[in-house]
Amino acid sequence: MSAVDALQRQIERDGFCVVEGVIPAGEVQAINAELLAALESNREPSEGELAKTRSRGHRIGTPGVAVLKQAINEVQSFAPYLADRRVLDIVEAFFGAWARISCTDCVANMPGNARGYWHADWPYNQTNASHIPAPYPDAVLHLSTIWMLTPFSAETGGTLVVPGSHRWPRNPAAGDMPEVDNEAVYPTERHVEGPAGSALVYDSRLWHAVAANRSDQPRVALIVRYAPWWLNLDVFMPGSEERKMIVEEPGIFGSSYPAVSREAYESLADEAKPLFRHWLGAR
Ligand SMILES: O=C(O)CCC(=O)C(=O)O
Repeated sequence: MSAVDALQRQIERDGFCVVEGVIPAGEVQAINAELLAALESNREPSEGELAKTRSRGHRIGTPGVAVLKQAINEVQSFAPYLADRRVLDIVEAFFGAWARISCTDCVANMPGNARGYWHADWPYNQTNASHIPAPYPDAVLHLSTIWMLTPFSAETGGTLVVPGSHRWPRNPAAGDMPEVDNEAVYPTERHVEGPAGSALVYDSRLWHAVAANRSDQPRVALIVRYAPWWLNLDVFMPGSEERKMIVEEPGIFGSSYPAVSREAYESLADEAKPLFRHWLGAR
């Protein structure tokens, strides 16, 4: 069995896999420093972060986690790795060619950050205005990745996951599973661990949560999601008619990802450009 077949089987069985060494050890520290500097000068005020932790009674953010939205607009040095064959071959094994990236947020979990809530990612998170209503079909429609820019362990707050939960037809994000407290320890939970430079790749249905960082250094990661070309992402685009109709006019929370600026796009490595071309903005 080829390496990519083995990783695909692992995702099918457990809901996730870890690909180590995608960003070389000699590069990852510099990328981390660049992202942390960009995060420091672009991050939203902490009041804003706290206010955004709940929407209509649903938990959607995590106190103590700083976010730089669509980091590719500020930093492009990590882009070639997003197109690394070790990751893209997995994505293409599920979706075929012409996958698209839907998000490149950078998160820094500060020492002592709160634990997050159990959720699946878009389009399965029922707190998001646009979602596939549960029970959703048993098919892989979106792949999420979390790129470890600092080491992930139980101590540093390696992502919490419930192995196998990607095959379940619902998730407890919206508090609509009375048998599951979405803020509590789940009996079969485990931390994802790996050295800096690794990519956690998971079926977006997998139940996961932000873990508390009990170390004295920020735990930094890039959240990158890969969609097949046929999955409609327009609802994420600020100003799109679909976003106005589905998110803004009803006044429901809905994730958004700014367009990739032309300047950032032009400085991307050639192999990364096809992953972002669909999200190219005017400026
Ligand atoms: O940063 C983490 O460990 C988890 C992030 C997360 O929950 C998400 O991207 O949906």
